[in-house]
Amino acid sequence: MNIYEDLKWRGLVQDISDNELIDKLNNEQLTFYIGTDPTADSMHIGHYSSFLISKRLAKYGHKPILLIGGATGLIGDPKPTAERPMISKEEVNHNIEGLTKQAKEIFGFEVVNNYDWIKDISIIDFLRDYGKYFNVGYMLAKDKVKSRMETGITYAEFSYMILQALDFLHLYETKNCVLQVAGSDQWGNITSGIELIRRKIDKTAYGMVMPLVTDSNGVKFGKTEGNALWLDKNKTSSYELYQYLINLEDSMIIKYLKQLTFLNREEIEEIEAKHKEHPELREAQKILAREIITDIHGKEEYEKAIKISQVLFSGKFKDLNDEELEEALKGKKIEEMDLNKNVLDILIDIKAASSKREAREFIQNNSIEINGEKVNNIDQIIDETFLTNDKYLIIKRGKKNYYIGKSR
Ligand code: 485
Repeated sequence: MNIYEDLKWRGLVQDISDNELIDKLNNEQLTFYIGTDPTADSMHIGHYSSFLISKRLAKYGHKPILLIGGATGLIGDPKPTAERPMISKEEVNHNIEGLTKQAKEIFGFEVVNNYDWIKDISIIDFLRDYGKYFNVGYMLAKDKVKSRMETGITYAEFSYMILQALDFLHLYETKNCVLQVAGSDQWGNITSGIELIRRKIDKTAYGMVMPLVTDSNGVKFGKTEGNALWLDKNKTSSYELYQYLINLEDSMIIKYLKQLTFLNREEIEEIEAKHKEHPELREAQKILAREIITDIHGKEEYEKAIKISQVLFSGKFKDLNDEELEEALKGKKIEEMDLNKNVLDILIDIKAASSKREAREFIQNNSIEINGEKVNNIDQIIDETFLTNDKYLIIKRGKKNYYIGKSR
């Protein structure tokens, strides 16, 4: 299977600017780029799904450049719905730092910042050297601009496509970068660049966009109710990422394996066959979690995520070290309490039971566990020997309800 067939099979090609690109992808070594704006100090899993294309193309022998939009981030790529709030220059600088470090760590490719070449362009040069190549009719016809005609769009955001176009021209001229890749929402910006390169220096550049990775309801991959899933492990722990991935729906999981891992066709088809027979084992989800977490955070973090998941199942929190324990308890409610009290009072204090009668019932039904051991004596005094890592009292009620206390 050649490169292009592989990309197609994975469902990663939504549009290409010219069929000539197919031959070039299969037979030449191209320099290409993918860009992101510094709207936050970490990428999220949605970015990962797009940026992965750079790793994939690199594996095939093409040369990637990752662009961080230090200049474009100060303007804001128009969203179809509404104007973006302007972010301060300090915040943009802080975000650039985070993203550059992360891009180097996770992807290991050359990183450039468009602020470096855009900052010195004067307004007169901008209009003469680039503005002059853009017909307003052409700009108004772009999807993102069209969709904003009702709600309104400022001149700043309207000009964004020219900035992204001049980046492409700049990278074409300075680094022989002939291809830009991105998610499908970038089609208009990419074609603007191709057009500028053609009109200004009479050369052919190419674009390729992939579909946005979505679930069966069309919701973007990685969007959860509350938070985004960040690639910074201090913002989203490997364990949290693991939980998200192993809970993904069965009907989409094979598509995700194609789009988000480097497993080859035979491997994925084998997983698919097993998954069809025994979806309840969640083997496909587990493999996806292994591949993604190992790629982003490395093998150790992946193993840690598995360990924490097992402990949350077994209740044996003593198997975790302090750092792992903090990670396992992250986001859980922790009640303040006093030690050296009767277990019935403790159950009430940490809100595992609402009355003594209920607390007694739980114990008599054998449904209370501390550190993986049943508590079946209603007169038990809970002292510091029951604490996990000398810090938390972790009580498991039934199969998976945890109540956590910390002594005052
Ligand atoms: O020369 C460029 C300057 C800026 C950009 C690209 C090239 C960033 C681009 N305009 C953008 O907004 N990208 C999004 C972002 O930064 O979050 C997302 C895209 C997505 C995918 C991802 O970046 O919405 O499709 O390309 C990497």
